Amino acid sequence: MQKLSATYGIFYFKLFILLHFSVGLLGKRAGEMIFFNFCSLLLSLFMFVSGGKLPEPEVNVEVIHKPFLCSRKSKYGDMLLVHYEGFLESNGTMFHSSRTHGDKNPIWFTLGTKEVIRGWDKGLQDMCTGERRKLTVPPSLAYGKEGQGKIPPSSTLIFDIELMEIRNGPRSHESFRDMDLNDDWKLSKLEVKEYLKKEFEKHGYSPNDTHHEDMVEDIFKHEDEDEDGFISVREFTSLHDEL
Ligand SMILES: [Ca+2]
Ligand SMILES: [Ca+2]
Repeated sequence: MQKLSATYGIFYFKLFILLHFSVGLLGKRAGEMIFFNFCSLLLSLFMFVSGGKLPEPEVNVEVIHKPFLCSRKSKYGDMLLVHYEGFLESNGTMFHSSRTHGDKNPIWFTLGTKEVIRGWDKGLQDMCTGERRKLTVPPSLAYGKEGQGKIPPSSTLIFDIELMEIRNGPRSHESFRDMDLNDDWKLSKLEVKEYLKKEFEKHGYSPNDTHHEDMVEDIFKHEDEDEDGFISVREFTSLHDEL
């Protein structure tokens, strides 16, 4: 697990970036959502006119191993650490293995945020730590008609995925509860500063009060939408509305 701390550190920097630029992101996501709604409208119109049903692409999920004990199941917004092997369904060729390729480390990603292919976002929910699944992912939920790198166009992919660890995502209710030291369901500047300090120390950075205060000011500028001096649960989790 030690080797992963660097990756996790990067994740926290991503969190800061997310916090810093959330206003910009929100704008972009709102745009995406409008576009998405427009597409749904077109689709319903099409189905109304044609009277037919478009087949919803599905991921086939097969549980290979389920641990006896399962205290927590993966859900949208969680950070998952997985080892995986990916194969082409057409001829069984393995195109990637996190155990033998690259730095041989498992990978972290946030579930349900399109950080990975849609087939993973759909097929890795409600999963226990230690569980292994085989996913069969149609091209429309993977790399589509174009393909990518070693993956030819229109490929159905098979993944053997083992879930190693689940952590609270940057915008989860659990993260909020961790940061809310006095349990009043809002984050004060002091609580956010304490959180930053702890996270920086955890990843081996020396505490720097002035730097943290600047960051807190910056975070509040973007996150405290109603400017009451606190970040509410709604303000904190608002980026996850589309989940
Ligand atoms: Ca509080
Ligand atoms: Ca507020």
